[in-house]
Amino acid sequence: MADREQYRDMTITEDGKLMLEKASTDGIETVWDRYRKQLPQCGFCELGLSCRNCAMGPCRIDPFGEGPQKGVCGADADIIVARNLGRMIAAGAASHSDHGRDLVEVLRKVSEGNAPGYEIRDEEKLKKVAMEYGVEIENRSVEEIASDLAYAMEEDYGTRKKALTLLNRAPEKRRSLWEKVGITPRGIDRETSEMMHRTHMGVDNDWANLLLHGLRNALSDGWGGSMIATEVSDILFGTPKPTESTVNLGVLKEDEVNIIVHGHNPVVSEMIYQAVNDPELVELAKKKGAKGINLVGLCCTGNELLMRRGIPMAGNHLMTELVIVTGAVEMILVDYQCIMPSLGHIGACYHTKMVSTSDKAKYPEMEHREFHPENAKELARELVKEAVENFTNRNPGKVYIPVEPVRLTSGFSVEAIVEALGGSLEPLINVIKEGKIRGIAGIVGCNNPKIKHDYGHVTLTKKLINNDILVVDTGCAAIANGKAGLKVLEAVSMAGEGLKAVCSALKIPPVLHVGSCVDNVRILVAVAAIANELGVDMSDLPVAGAAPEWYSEKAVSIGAYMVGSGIFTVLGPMPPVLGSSRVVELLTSGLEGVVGATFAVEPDPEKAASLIIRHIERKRKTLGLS
Ligand code: SF4
Ligand code: MSK
Repeated sequence: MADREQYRDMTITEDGKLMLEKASTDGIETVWDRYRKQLPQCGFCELGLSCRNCAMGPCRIDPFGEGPQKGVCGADADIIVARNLGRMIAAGAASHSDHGRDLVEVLRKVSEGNAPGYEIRDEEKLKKVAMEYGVEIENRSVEEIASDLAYAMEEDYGTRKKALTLLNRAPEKRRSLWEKVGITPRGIDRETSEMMHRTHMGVDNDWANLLLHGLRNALSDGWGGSMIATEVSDILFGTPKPTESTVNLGVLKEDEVNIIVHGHNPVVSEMIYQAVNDPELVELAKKKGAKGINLVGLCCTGNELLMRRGIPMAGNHLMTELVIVTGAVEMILVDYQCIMPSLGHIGACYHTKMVSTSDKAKYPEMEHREFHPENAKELARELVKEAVENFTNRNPGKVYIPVEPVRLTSGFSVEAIVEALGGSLEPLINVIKEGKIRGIAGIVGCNNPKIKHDYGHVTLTKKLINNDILVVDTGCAAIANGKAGLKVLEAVSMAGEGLKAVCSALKIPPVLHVGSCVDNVRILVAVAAIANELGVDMSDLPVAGAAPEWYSEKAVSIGAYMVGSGIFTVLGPMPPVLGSSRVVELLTSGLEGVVGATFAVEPDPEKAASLIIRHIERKRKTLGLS
């Protein structure tokens, strides 16, 4: 267990530090403790130089040139590094895209009348997206349109198409470039499946060819699976609008039943949201001695509810164990992705009931209660009732809610940003042209115990807004910035003069929360729309991306689809590629000549900010802007 001194180096957050102390007192092992026990981590794996793709291995390449330079099959360092990276992209793309598929399934069931409790909340968006898919909307019921749209989206997953439908949102120049390079994504599942095929022993042994397919695979996520996930979530649950809420562990309430939803897919959490507002259950909570039922979120399921319903947010990835340590949580319901397998055990050390809900995601020491569109409404009510009944098992002596919550504004979908701008993107383009806003940066991704918790996100964001760069953020980065007080109007005091003037006039914060991990596609859509408006390619714009504390394979896919779409992207932690100088060279400079953008790796957020500022100024100059 860590000692008090060490907490300072683990996180910049007050609630994190205080809960780490309590975890230590309570004898709870955390992700930081386990990370330390793993040190030193395997050097071959860190460099991407180990392979276990077949039973002739496992193999590794000696980076010092003295030991083996080829695996048993003859694969060299370049091939092994490229194959490993390709498989990371495939896993990330599969995760986002399977999440999207689950939503399409709910859409289909709603159209058939087989999903009680779910409905089409945004008919306008349903019709808009349906038209993009060539679905007839005139004189047809919402159900008929939804049914045809679900079918058309399912076709995007398969092999019947030459190109994904939503690629049409990208500028013509970008689509031609993808076609020329041969990376136009055809089917969402097809590209992932092909990546697994290519990386099997004895298939694609040209490292550069493999990496190009990696871009195509990632584009099938960004312009396919993730984009479908975001659009269908908006159709079913409503397109987000600016909404006020609060963030950090202070959102838990000592005198209420606390229920937490964690994971990524809003299908379960939206039903829980309905159930906690059921007057009968609220009455039951009062009978049990609580003042009410308090629903809060974690990670991206939390982001989905925060964006649409203003539900408070307890924390991001590295806070998910510590929230249980408060001793104030009656139930945590998880769906999938980024849910540490340690959570069930920690829940068992307190009175917290831990419940898994997806047939594809079971966890140790959690009770499995499977949700389907058909039973979701009923099961949600049942589980909220059980959470309420669990309130009497809470041990007040173990409860510790360490801080007061921080205010934030969320809900900046592209539609909401356009509305805030008065109906079009033109005012934003104008202030970029005038130089009041120098450019836009998307700060996205996770936490990673290798980086001081939230330090990367917050330091980078502060430096960028101070240099008049508008920040849009998602996922765990967005939660970090919310906790740091960067998502309220008052945060303009930290912005440069130009950005401050624009945000004050529009009454928006300098850091706009655009959603969850899949909602990174809102950044793609906005950048594509600006490029279309100006008649340029996405890579011509003063725009950049960053994932300062990424850990997940999904983040690798996101980074690759950003770069594949022409957006320069800076990573904090080093991906496992240093074992091949050729792969590193292609990713950090060679891709400029292929897709007009590259990766950079810079763990120091101050230096990462300098890279982004330099990039944005270079793009402005090329566009002839001041
Ligand atoms: Fe070794 Fe080649 Fe098999 Fe990988 S694919 S484990 S390098 S033999
Ligand atoms: S939850 S993928 S830790 S952002 Fe989307 Fe956070 Fe990264 Fe998971």
